[in-house]
Amino acid sequence: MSERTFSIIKPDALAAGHAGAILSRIEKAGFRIVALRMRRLTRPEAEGFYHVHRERPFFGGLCDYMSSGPCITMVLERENGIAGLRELMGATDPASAAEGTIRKDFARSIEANAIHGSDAPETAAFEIGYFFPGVELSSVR
Ligand code: FUP
Repeated sequence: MSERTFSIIKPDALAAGHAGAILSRIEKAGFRIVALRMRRLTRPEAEGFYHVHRERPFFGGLCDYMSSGPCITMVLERENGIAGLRELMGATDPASAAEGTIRKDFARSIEANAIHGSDAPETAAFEIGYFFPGVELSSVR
């Protein structure tokens, strides 16, 4: 079944000029771009997006980083889209990411790790609604 997920090409990847290469990998992996917008997150927007991590020691640095420059927010759709994008992204820490993954090839550190992808249907629903209110969670096709 076709499944929608939410993704961000993060500020480090955009600043380094990797946005096109990352989008190309996403499309080659069979994803359809449902919605896309470049924006610079405010710090409160970053805090709201990552609220599940608010008690974690890295939260402040993560929110500073995510609001440090423009990023590209997207809704993507594919068969098994949530798990499929996570596989394409690779592990959170690029040092542990598998060969050929986006994070292995483009991330600079565990914090500046090039790309975000929803980790479960509930998070995809929250994240799509957070950045693209009005975009349906599931495909109508
Ligand atoms: P992921 O789902 O792979 O993006 O990873 P998490 O949800 O565990 O973490 C969300 C973001 O927090 C990561 F993308 C980067 C940041 N983070 C850190 O900066 N330090 C850590 O130790 C763990 C995560």
